[in-house]
Amino acid sequence: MSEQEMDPDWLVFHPEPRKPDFVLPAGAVDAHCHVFGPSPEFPFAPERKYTPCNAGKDKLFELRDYLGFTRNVIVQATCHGKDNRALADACRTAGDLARGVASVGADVGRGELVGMHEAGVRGVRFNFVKRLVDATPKEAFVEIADRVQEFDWSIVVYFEAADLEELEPFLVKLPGIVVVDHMGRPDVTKGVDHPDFERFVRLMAENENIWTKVTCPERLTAAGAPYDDVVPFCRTIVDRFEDRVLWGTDWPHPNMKSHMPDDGALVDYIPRIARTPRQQEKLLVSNPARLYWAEES
Ligand code: 0GY
Repeated sequence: MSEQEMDPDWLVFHPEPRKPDFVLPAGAVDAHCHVFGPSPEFPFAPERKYTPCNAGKDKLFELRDYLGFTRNVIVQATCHGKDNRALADACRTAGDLARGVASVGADVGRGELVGMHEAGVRGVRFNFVKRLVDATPKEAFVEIADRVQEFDWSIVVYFEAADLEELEPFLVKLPGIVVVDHMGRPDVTKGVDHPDFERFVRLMAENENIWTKVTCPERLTAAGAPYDDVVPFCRTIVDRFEDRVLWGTDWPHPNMKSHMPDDGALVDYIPRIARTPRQQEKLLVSNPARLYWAEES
């Protein structure tokens, strides 16, 4: 199978991230990262909205070790659609050192779910970001959510802040633990006191099954590195909901067009948003362990 050519305006992941100054606690999990292909082995989906660079499992595991993480949670990226083979293969290779979050349709076979569970998949992702996917009817998501309860999988949701009001009635009815990617993508130029972010904070306050990833300052920033403008948003969430937060690199950083973050610098961002050893331990170790390695406890 031949290689699929990446989009011309795409940036490739940082070739030589620096060694972080922040020493990650033992057992730290990079709880939001992806694998792309490599496309000769795992072709990108025909319905994809972008064609990324190849960024396979070997590179991901190299980065994990280099930065000082112990484990990964690999999240299915939209460029692979509902074909979770690259994800499952990476999880199988890593064994206990990785878990996966897959994308499936309501018509997914039970045997397929069992196979994915055995590979290490522990969640499904529902994507509402219009530039990334064609819309899926909410009824289909409800059906998927019901079907994965048998496996105790959690649900990851990805949406933009402007869509929260419309999505809220659907989100609050989802069963099990629901993890919102990147704090629901706040518009950081509006400030933490803006009603949009207050709505998100309220959503978390009123629903104890809703968690979030305090991730992607490089995506949310308007000011650029070192992402000072995103810090107050992450701090607000970590300070209030320390038992329901996760952190991840987002390597290999899909759709970054203006700049590519240095993954070492991203790790050094962690102590700015989780300011005590207790918060850091929860964010990086015990929260992801509880959610994705539940059988250990
Ligand atoms: C992320 C963010 C993005 C892409 C995807 O699945 C994806 O394609 O998640 C994005 O473009 O904002 O979390 O990786």
